[in-house]
Amino acid sequence: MATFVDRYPEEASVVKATLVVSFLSLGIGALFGLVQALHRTGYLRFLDSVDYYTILTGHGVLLALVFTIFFLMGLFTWAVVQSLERPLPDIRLSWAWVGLTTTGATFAAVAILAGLIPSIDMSADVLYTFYAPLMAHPLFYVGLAMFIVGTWLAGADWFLAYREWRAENPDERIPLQTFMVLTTMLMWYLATLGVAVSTVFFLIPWSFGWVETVNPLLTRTLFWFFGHPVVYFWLMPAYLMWYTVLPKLAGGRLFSDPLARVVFVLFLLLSTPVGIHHQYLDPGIAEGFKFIAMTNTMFLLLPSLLTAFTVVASMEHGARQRGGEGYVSWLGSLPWRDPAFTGMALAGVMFAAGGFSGMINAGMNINYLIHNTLWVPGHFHLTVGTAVALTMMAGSYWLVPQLTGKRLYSRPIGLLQVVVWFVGMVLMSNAMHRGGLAGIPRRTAEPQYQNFDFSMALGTVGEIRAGIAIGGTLLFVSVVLFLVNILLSAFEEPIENPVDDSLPEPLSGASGSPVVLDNLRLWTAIAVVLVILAYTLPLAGIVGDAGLLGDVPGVPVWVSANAEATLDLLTEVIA
Ligand code: HEM
Ligand SMILES: [Cu+2]
Repeated sequence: MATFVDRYPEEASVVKATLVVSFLSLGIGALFGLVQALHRTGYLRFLDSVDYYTILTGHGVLLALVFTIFFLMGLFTWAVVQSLERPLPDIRLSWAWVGLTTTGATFAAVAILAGLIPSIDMSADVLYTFYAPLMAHPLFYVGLAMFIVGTWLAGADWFLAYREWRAENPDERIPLQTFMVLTTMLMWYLATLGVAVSTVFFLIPWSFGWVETVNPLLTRTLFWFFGHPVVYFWLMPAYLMWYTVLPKLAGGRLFSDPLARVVFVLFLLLSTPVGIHHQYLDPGIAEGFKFIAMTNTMFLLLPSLLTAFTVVASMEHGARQRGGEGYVSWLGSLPWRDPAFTGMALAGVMFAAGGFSGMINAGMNINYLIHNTLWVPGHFHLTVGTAVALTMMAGSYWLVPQLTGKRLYSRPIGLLQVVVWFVGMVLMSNAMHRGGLAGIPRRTAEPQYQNFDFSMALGTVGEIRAGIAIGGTLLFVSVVLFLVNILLSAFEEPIENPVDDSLPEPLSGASGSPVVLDNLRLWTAIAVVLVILAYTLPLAGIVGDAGLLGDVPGVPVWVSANAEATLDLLTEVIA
């Protein structure tokens, strides 16, 4: 049977376009990561420390927002088309969202990078969390807004494809991959409302000078309204591959389709009403609301534990199909020479570790220990930085050949690449976690704190620095290996079947699961109610305290559009 590109050539071009943007961002973002890792630790410093924040913003935006989400858009397009077994309804719509998201991302990137060139009066050193009081050039926010609207159109494209399919298949269960895409997008529509309101109503008018002030706590809260669910937006493409591709690569079949559906529904319901768990230390939000956010967060562990069970069970099934035996020794029968399999499996292992450090973050009291320390980047380099990023890279070894009709340039290099990533991340993330416990802050170019004694339980600060620098260098090497391998694959000769792209039926199929699971309207309605319950009172309190635009005196204080005036005021206060 012909591969994806032969069956759906136009859709394959759309997916390839999103992956090109994704991988380009990965390359630039990884270079910035290397620069940071060496600068912070004092091994190599060629930047002014002031420019560190430009690089850090570029790193966060290009990797956490552009690399991941462009990959998602490509993967979801592939998943919808191949699971519904039909082309997209109107390819012009698809190119429209590719164009809009790419232009938006380019605007944001230009605004950030312009900060490195003194002669250009433009900068966006606002970090990837971009809430007030940090202010960027309007181009940054406008780009962001275009990017978000572009993702909405992409979602519309996939929903339209589903609607056409549904018209022809009124009684069938939604194919699993499409189900995953649709539930994820419903979550995304809900979540992006927060960031869209913040950007369009507050940050854009403020950066143009149309309004004098904004309420910084309001923009923070609206950011985190989006900022927690965005982690599931990163994670769901990885889950899609772990559930539907990894079992096949392992030589088996998905253990349970209904369980997979339950997990995605739980994420739709629970992702958004928890964002306040990023604000445990924000004054201006009552402790009770923080406590509710914590409780909801703990519920979110459930779908992740279900996933761990289902994915491991599927892999074990695969291993036993390949002749594996025993309680543990079946692990040896898995196809460890396949870079796509090994990368995804290692990503899953790292995700388990990230889950543990995430529970520390989520606990309201213990969060105070690690809040804003290096522990936090230590945590999310395991989750988005490895569970997601490594799954995406490894998955590409299997996906890209379907889009080009060409085989991967080198499987051994691929294998080396995923292992180097794993080793590099063990070093860097472990050092970051330990540094955080010692109180070393994140987001700073100058973490020396000369007169402060970091008392260590394990190892020395020097060892921690070495771990970050060596780990970061290995990670950068891994990205280079990945990009070179993908690039060289483009020069291979086209062949009939570059990979085995068939996906076997699950062991326990959709037909056995309750029909209500496919009732997307019901789940969306419950999700909306939960969000209203979680956010109405905190938002009312924040607006009541300081006004929509922060122009009511009180806590928090207003921030002036005129940065200089604010600075003068601050220097006066401090002096
Ligand atoms: C070459 C691989 C990478 C290296 C060497 C690296 C290094 C670093 C370092 C040292 C920091 C901490 C900077 C600080 O707080 O002062 C950081 C922050 C960060 N990294 Fe990475 N990283 C890499 C890959 C990734 C990936 C793949 C992602 C996500 C997909 C990612 C997302 C982030 C984010 C979101 C931040 C926080 C930015 C902020 O605080 O505003 N990184 N990275
Ligand atoms: Cu969160």
